[in-house]
Amino acid sequence: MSSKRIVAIAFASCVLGAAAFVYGTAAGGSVSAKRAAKVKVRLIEFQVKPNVDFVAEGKAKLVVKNAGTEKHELVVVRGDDPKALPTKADGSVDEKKVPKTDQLGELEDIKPGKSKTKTFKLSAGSYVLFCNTVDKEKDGTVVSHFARGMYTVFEAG
Ligand SMILES: [Cu+2]
Repeated sequence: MSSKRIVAIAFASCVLGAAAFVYGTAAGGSVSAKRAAKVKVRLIEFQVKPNVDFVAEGKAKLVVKNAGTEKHELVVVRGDDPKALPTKADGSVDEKKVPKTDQLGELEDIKPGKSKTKTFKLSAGSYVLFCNTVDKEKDGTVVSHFARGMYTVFEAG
């Protein structure tokens, strides 16, 4: 076997290993992992309303329903004070200024009446759940959902 071929095989098995790892993670982790806690979150103008405000640390499956009349989203960041988050001039959270390690993820573009689901891995601590949608009305008015109070604090522990 040529050394070139050995390298090719090693590379291929490496890619397969990585793919299996990614698949395992996307599918909900290892077999030994605990079942994710389910949290229902309702979004309305302009509130984020989870059915519980505390879960055990570990996986939490957020089922987010837009029960309002406008498009919303749900962003999860580590933190205990929504007002301490960095904001832009329009009043929305400047997500780029939130440290990467504090960014847990988000569910974007949830249309009225629709739901989206995502599982987050929450270590013990506080999290801010918020909508960072900014509407630009025809008359030029800018409405930041976050600035209107569309956030809540959620705990894991
Ligand atoms: Cu919103």
